[in-house]
Amino acid sequence: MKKKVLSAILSAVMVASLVAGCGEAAAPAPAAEPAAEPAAEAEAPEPAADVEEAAEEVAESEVAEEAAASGELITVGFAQVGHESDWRTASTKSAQDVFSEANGYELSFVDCDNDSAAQLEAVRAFIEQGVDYIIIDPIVSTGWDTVLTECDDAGIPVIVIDRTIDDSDKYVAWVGSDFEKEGKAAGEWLKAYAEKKGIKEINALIIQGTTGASAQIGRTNGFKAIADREGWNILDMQTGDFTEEGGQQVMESYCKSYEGKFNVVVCENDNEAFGAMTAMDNAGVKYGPGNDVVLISYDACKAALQNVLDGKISADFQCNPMGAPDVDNVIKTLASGGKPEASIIIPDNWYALEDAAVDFSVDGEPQTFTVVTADVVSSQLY
Ligand code: GYE
Repeated sequence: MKKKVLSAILSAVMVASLVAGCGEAAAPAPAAEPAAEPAAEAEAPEPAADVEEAAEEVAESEVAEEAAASGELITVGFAQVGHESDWRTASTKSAQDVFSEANGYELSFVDCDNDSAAQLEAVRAFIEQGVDYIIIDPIVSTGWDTVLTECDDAGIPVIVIDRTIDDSDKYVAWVGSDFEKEGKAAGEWLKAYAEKKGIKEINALIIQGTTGASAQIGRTNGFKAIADREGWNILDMQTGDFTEEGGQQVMESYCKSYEGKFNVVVCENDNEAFGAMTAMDNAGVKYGPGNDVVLISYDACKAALQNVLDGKISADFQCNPMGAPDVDNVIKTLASGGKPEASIIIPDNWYALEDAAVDFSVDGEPQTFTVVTADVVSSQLY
């Protein structure tokens, strides 16, 4: 109890110094009610850094406990993209595990079924509901400023997970992967692999993710930057919407239009790659290490790593779907009056069989491959 009062007072001081020192995007709403009462303390001078740090630590570790003890849960609304892929299923499960009642949360979860209008509606419903925090995984990267201004006006901090928002800065933090780096990694790997295998000419077909999603934009731009630099031929780019069905449809049409003309297929996620494999199987196209067509994928979910092991996918560039624990940290930092990092990048791994695990660099930074074995497949968490 004593600790609770101390942490509330220190939080109030920290909120006051934060509000005084930072822009509006960083100013958290007093979600866990700490700031309201002690007005005198709010005027107090900024505490020394070490005191502030210690107070932050105490306060952070207490937040969930206090909420649970007082029966007050932190309410969170999560506007999830949809359920289009294995990656998404893992992301949803991770969020539901982390934002559980046992962890001091009450989660309102909305599956937006890849519909941007539905996603904006979900966010507005969270504002109506008066949740403490809103988490958004933006289906597309633009069209956000109005609704984020509404969140801001309502004093509800927004945390962006996975895909980015590119036309507004009215959110507190973003947690996710570097999609452009993933695309560049695929391109730089292909260059090194082609050299090793004596592949002279690259004729690539790309099956893109959902148009306008930052994961699509980043992966396309990253790969294309290397392709343009190397003078590769990109025969076509069409969206498969990050789904298995979409990947299959696009690949069926590619197999007809570009029969015998392509030697690289890049799928911007694993589920599209599964669909593309079905289409190539049906069309009699041989792919994977040692065959005519190099097949590249992203996400590195368990089922896809099995395909790497089976010699079907040539290389898989990971995107880690377990961002929820980082979002949990952001919320705890905010709830205790601290200032979270504005951008938290989740590191990724690159996967291939031994023979394809060639050395390469991205922007001068040497990369390492995880060589896929049965153990690697079975220990993959999603
Ligand atoms: O690659 C794909 C999913 O936004 C990074 O969305 C995510 C992507 C992921 O549907 O599988």
